[in-house]
Amino acid sequence: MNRYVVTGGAGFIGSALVRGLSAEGRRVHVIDNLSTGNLDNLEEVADQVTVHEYDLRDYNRIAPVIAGAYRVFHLGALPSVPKSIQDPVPSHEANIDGTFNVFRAAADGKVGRVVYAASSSAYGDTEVLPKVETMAPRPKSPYAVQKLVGEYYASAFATCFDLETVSLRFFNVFGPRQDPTSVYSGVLSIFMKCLIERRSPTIFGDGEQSRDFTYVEDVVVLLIKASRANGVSGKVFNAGNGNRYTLNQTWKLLQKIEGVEIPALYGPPRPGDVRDSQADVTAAVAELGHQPRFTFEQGLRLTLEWYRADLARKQSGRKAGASVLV
Ligand code: UD2
Repeated sequence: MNRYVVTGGAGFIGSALVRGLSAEGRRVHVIDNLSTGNLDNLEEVADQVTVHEYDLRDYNRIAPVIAGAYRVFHLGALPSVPKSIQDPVPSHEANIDGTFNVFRAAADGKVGRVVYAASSSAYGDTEVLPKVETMAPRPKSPYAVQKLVGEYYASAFATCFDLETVSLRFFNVFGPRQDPTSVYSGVLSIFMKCLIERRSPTIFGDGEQSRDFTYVEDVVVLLIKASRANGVSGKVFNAGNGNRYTLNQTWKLLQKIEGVEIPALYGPPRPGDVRDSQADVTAAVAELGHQPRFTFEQGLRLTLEWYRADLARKQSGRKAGASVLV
């Protein structure tokens, strides 16, 4: 009963969590179909991790891994708002069917608690900032709907099947190992790659949209706290930093950090995009002990350093910490 399972554990956030748990001496079982995850992300902790290369849609395979676990962190998903619009079926299946399977397997297998990675996209456009958990959700994209359905399942499983669950709404997480190579990659990973390669990024819209960018290590600490806090089952918490920066401010800050001037290009706004995003973290602070440690600029500097080192490793032919900047 002391087993930890991380779905999506070979991904950017999942692998950071696996490293966090491994640092505590835990043995971790990862379920990941490697569709967006990468085993290189787990290289440093390979001897403490068992990887099950299974798809979350395959209940019969994932159920025995989940059964009897002490804690399950459900981070496996097909992310990206635009991807869910371009090609909604795979993200529906992974994010709704896959999530249902995880909760079902956890309830059947008497798991101690499931911590679910929900998304700030559930809020959609709200008239008031920061966004607080008591606001009515207004999902704008299939991805936002899918992630919200996962929260509803988390609460329903807590109520109806006596399964402890906690949902954390992630707010634009960034940091080392975020893969910048896809058009669906998170904007900061794309900005980092552009900066290092001295190229202009393309900003969709006027660049005045804002995000509560949250450094991955703060999210890892909060995930672990959410897995242990008392009296929080069935609840939803914002897992953000509490600040917000526009894309224009962010690109400017990166140029300042790097000491370069590279004007951004601008393209049409992206369908399904939320305009502004900022977390009210009062509940997470009070009930989970959330305490973000990294300012936005600190996070950007650490991430940039990592991408640069990764590129240098690649160029010198040594094995990289992750397959980025190809
Ligand atoms: C959403 C969620 C986030 C997480 C994520 C997973 C919101 C507010 N946030 O992130 O919590 O669940 O989905 O995928 O819904 N952009 C550019 N140029 C680029 C790439 C992106 O301008 O090359 C813009 C994009 O149009 C958007 C912003 O950058 O306005 C952030 O985009 P993103 O894909 O990094 O994340 P977002 O906000 O869709």
